[in-house]
Amino acid sequence: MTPDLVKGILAGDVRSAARLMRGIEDGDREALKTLDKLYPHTGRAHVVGITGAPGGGKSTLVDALIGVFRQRSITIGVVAIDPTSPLSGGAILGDRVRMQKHCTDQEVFIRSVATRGWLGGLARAAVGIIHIMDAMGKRIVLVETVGIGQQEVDVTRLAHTSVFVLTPGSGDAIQMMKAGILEVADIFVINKADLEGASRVKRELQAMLSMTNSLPDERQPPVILTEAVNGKGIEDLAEEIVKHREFLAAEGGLERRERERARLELTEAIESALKDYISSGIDRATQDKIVDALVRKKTNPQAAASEIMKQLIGPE
Ligand SMILES: Nc1nc2c(ncn2[C@@H]2O[C@H](COP(=O)(O)OP(=O)(O)OP(=O)(O)O)[C@@H](O)[C@H]2O)c(=O)[nH]1
Ligand SMILES: [Mg+2]
Repeated sequence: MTPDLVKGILAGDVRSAARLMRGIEDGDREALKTLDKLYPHTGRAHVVGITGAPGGGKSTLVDALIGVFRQRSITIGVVAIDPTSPLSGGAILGDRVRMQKHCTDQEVFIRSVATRGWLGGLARAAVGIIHIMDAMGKRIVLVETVGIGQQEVDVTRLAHTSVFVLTPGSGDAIQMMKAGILEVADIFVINKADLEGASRVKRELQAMLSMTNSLPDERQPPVILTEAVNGKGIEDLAEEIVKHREFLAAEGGLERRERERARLELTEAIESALKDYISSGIDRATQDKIVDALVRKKTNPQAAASEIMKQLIGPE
């Protein structure tokens, strides 16, 4: 079964890919092994993070970008990450509906993933899904995430190009500055430019950026005005994404980002291997004993954890 799945995915087969993605989301061991087999075939896709506050128009932008890239015959994968799965089934459905006009296009693959908690900043399932799209031969993988906080800074470690979306009159720029996004974003988009105040937000953002990136030869991230609903500014955005990839390729940045991503995945793999090892290493009865001791305040969590680690791995 596994070799077929691998073959299917490498040939770009959507059903094989969807099947493996389901397995990955369920944490199925066989699926994870199949993913390992795909790993050597990954690394060709350009991963673009599209991030910003809820309702800023990210999905509408993604939809419009798909249109532009498809006109250029570029194959596309889209991963919409929803970190708050139980409450926002509606949002996922909304994304599906909004991107539906591409659903009959074989070269576009859209997948929503509900993450159960974040691991090292980004859910493992999401990373797996990006790898699968990459192995399928998607040239560009757009990853939509919601939020303007620390977690979104972590998302940039996974993407080659990080696009942050703001809207006029929302105060997003200040939030982004606080979260350290101004330092890590590659492209800014002020969407809903049809609304009042877009050019003011652009000026303010550019002023903040010129203070943040003080070195004269440092690349200033472009700030683009878009109206995603009206398809305006989308060509410019696509152009900046392509330009950013060329910029990275020219100065060794692509390899640097690959290494950064590999390091992130390694850390996550170590953490999850340790977790598995530890939870398989102490039996239920021992755990219960320790919990009893904690409840009776005979020990504390740190001391109990060190004790367990000593028993499992040996003294430090
Ligand atoms: N006025 C205006 N509305 C827009 C524009 N782009 C998107 N919208 C609207 O903004 C609303 C939210 O759009 P989405 O694309 O779902 O935004 P999102 O950022 O993906 O939302 P979440 O995924 O829920 O965070 C929708 O009603 C869109 O029609 C725009 O350029 N101008
Ligand atoms: Mg959305």
